[in-house]
Amino acid sequence: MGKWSKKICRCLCFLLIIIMTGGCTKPAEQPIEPKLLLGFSQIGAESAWRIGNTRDIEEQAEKYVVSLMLENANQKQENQIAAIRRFIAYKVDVIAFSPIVEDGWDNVLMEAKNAGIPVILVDRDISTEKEGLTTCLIGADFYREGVMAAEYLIRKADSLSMEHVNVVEITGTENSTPMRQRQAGFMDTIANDPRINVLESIDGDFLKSRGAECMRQLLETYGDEIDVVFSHNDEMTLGALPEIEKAGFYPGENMIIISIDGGQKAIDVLKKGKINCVVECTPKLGKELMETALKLKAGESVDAVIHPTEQVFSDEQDPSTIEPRGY
Ligand code: GZL
Repeated sequence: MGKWSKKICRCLCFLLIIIMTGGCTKPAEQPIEPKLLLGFSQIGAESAWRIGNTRDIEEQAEKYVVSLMLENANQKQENQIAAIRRFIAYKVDVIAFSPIVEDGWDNVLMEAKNAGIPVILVDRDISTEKEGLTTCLIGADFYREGVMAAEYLIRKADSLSMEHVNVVEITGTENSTPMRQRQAGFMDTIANDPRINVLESIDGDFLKSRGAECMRQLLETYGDEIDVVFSHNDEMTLGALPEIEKAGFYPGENMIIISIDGGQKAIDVLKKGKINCVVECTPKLGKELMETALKLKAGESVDAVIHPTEQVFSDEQDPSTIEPRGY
């Protein structure tokens, strides 16, 4: 092989290597330094809402380059308290958590305060006499959700010319913020309507299985006296519906069904006419959480309360217009 042909051959081999390696060898990509370390104690995975909330927080942490230590408490307050203590020991920049119930947080939050770690409440609130244990609450206006549920019922009763409206209530986890405030908003709104009477309220703990148990018990006790089921979340509603049908009733027709959360499963059932009203409670709080945590890390002031805007889905509108829910 002549000199020139050897040169051409070497060039062609070099060119082939370049093509196969995608061009000149790049320096190994440097990992991006996280902007902050956030410890988050999540309640559990009791509902589509909770699972959607966790997913959104994880996605937003990645988007905002936040290093997230997320611990699932499996519905136990003691697990949340232990997780917060681990976050303190780990010296995270910010702690966030969704308190399963409102009481019993003073000691551990005082430990976080003494460690100089700011705490953000996500989704739910705490009740305390102490000042300055938390910096911000990012979550729904649950009282307003209860009001919107009751306002729908009043409109529905008017449209059906109902003279008497007997309600059974399946509540969320006792002493949780959504349970306390959804109930208060609902009861305060119906208080001035003499037609509406609440036969009984039972704690369904936001769980599908408990929703079914509660509905069975209420049907055994009240049967066809029940005109309305007001359920504090979609999981319990979806558990209750088969029990209502087994008892020979037609949910959405001869029994008005009002639910809260607005997950895709409940919206699909609303579109079939078996749920009359779903009040939205968005689980997508991750963006506000990351922005608030980054502000705290930077020493900036933050709003004390951040409420997302929420709407009502019901048989008063064309349900086919409802966009996919994403949770
Ligand atoms: C509401 C949230 C509630 C949901 C339930 O923000 O705390 O907890 O309504 C979930 O689905 O279990």
